[in-house]
Amino acid sequence: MIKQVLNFVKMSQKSYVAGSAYPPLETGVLRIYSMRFCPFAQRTRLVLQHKNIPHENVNVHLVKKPEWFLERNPFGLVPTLEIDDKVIYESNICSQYLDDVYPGDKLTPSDPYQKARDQMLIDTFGKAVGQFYKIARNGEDFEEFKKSLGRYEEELSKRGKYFGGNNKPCMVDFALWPWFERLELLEEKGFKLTEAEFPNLSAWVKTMYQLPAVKATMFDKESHMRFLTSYREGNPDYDFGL
Ligand SMILES: N[C@@H](CCC(=O)N[C@@H](CS)C(=O)NCC(=O)O)C(=O)O
Repeated sequence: MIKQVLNFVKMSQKSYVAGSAYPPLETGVLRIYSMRFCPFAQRTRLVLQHKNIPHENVNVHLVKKPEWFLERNPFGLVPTLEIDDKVIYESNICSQYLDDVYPGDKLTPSDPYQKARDQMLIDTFGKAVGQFYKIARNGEDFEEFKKSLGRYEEELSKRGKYFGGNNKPCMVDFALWPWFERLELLEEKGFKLTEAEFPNLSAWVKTMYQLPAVKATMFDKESHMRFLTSYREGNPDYDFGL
């Protein structure tokens, strides 16, 4: 345990690039390959933080990807998890693996129907994510996006403070959160989540900001904007602020 914590401290946050040497992974140590501004990786990092799972973080440059990263995940996407001879990728699958394997707060209901309902909310959020990026690019489709968010607004009104109920967050909260943290970026395109239209989601956003896992993984609006601008200019600054 102490060894793992020391390892975590020792790892640099700077992204590894093509041509770099593979950072050796010790037996039994869980590693996440990530990119600091990636919302998909943040999903899994939120679960790691919330469940207090010892791990080390290796950031990779997503334009100049290290060869050893592509050997582990041929799709070259973050998040990717590695432990011993196991490699897992796709954010929702990584998060579910962590919830299944590690002790601590269970984020997935044991009742099959409730579990299916939660998975439906997570999977179909992909549509809202697509609409989010469309607005970020050209500022259209507010109505479609609002319609998508409306489903979550209504669901929260039945569930309570969190999607996990009144007492604690669940996997749905963590799978959706990264795009709500970035919602302010759409204000430059004229989109704003208002309390009048989305009272439950607005309250949920405030509640989520109080969670230690969110505090540990979040960036402020300005940092997100700086990264987005560098991305739009074709030269993403993965190491911004380091
Ligand atoms: N469906 C994947 C999407 C992950 C994803 O698109 N990650 C981006 C960074 S935000 C990435 O790795 N991009 C590298 C690339 O597209 O080559 C997941 O849920 O994990």
